[in-house]
Amino acid sequence: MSAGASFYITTPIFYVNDVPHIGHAYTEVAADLLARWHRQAGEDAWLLTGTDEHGQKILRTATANGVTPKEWADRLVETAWKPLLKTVDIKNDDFIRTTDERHEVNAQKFLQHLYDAGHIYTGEYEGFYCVGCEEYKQPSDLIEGTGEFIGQQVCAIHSLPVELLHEKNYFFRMSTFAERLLALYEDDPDFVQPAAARNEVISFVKQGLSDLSISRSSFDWGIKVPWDDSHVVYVWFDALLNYITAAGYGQDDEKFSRLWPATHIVGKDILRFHAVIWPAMLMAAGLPVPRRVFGHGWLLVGGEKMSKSKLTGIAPSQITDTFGSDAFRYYFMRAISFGQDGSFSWEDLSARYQSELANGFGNLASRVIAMVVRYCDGEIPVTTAFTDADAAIRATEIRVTDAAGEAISRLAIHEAIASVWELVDELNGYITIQEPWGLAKDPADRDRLDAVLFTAVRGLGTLAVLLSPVVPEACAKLWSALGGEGLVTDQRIDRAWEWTGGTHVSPLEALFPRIEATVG
Ligand code: ME8
Repeated sequence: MSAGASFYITTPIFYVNDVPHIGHAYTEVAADLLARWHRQAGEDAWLLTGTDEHGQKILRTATANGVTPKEWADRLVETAWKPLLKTVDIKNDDFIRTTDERHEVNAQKFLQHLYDAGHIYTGEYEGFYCVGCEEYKQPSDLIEGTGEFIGQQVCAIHSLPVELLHEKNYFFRMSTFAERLLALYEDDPDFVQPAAARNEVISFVKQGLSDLSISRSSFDWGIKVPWDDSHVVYVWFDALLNYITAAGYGQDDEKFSRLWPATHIVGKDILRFHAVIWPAMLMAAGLPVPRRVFGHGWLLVGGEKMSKSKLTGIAPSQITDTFGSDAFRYYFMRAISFGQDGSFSWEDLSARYQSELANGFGNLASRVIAMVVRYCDGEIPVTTAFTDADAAIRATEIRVTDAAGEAISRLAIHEAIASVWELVDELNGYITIQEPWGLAKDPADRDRLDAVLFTAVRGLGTLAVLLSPVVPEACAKLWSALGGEGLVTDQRIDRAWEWTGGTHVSPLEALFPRIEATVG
């Protein structure tokens, strides 16, 4: 395999100070969907996720709970962050923790390399630090506090007071990379996406970059600076390195050259870290920059970014316990344009579940399979006599396969699903017009009935292949009901309409059962 030939995709590594909410699950699902899609397109896809465990934020939470930070991190990883992956059906290839030895040792190697190459110096810094963001803030990042913080300057993201810090630190000469970064954004317009995010990053860098403080000495929960163990590495510098330490940097050159560079999926809140600081770090180390950095929008509740600190967080299981993981995945990937903010509402979720998943897709599958069972004893008819209406379905299968693949290559996940849904809608219309139940009444219409059911079964199989990255559980069930060969995930998604199957269908339980209870 040649260098970087794989499709390596990452989520942010999440802070373990708290449990996940649906915003974190949203990023996980998006990255997982893309990884599954590329895997099914025959690529060497690799999905990395994990947890960010060092720094003051975690230290303070652990201390407040009377345990060591490592004990706290272990507890949260095992009881909350790893279970999240099951809750929303994530098929990750790796899970990295910044307390893993493979990370700590190789992050130190990276740092030492930058130090030896002259990219790091000792300096002093005074500024306002937000522990929530784990970041020094510029005065322009601060707003007037409200409520109990009236009269104080607070972080615009966390609405909490910032702390004035004065420290002697090590600094990374980030300012020297401004021109190279601007050239990168210019030469590779897809490097930062979506376009609005790219423009924001470019104008930020054009204002000039400061050097970056990359160590802290007032506490010790972190990776020790290799040449000075009275300092720990700044938590963001440490965290960003997870993307290469998990890929074998410093210890497995073959793996590293196969995987790196990666596609990073992050929320827009942390885009600058990924689109400015991270490529500058890699340039300093002489390593390739990421393939691209995509900053998705925020899930909003009541018009505000959902967050635990503002008590607007919704646990993913609140949704999946009622609707299931497939519905979670479908809803957030379909209803929100990937890259834009989106408001979550229980009403919208219930309405889409009912009309699109249960009535649109689920019912179509149940009806077609039930008719093959009833009219053909479960044997999938074989026929060669097709009408224009049948050919039109076939053409739609090919068209939406291509359109969805093209949308995925642009990371336009919502567009890909919308394209596939054209086939769901067309097949439903086709069944209504062809009325196989009417054809079944007259033996003279047998050939026509066979052609209609054959066409519908082919279309359903194509849907199972195309929707498998989105709603994997339902598609696995549909695939086995269609008598599909092997696993649906082994079918090539870029040629979905060519799927190969067996000769018989078997009964199918409702893919998206009716939900009786009121939720919310
Ligand atoms: O920032 N809507 O971790 P974090 C959509 N450890 N996505 C949301 C969201 C919302 N309302 N709220 C959170 C960190 N997210 C660092 C990352 S990476 C080297 C280090 C998602 O736990 C989104 O992906 O604060 C966002 O970027 C991330 O959670 C922030 O997670």
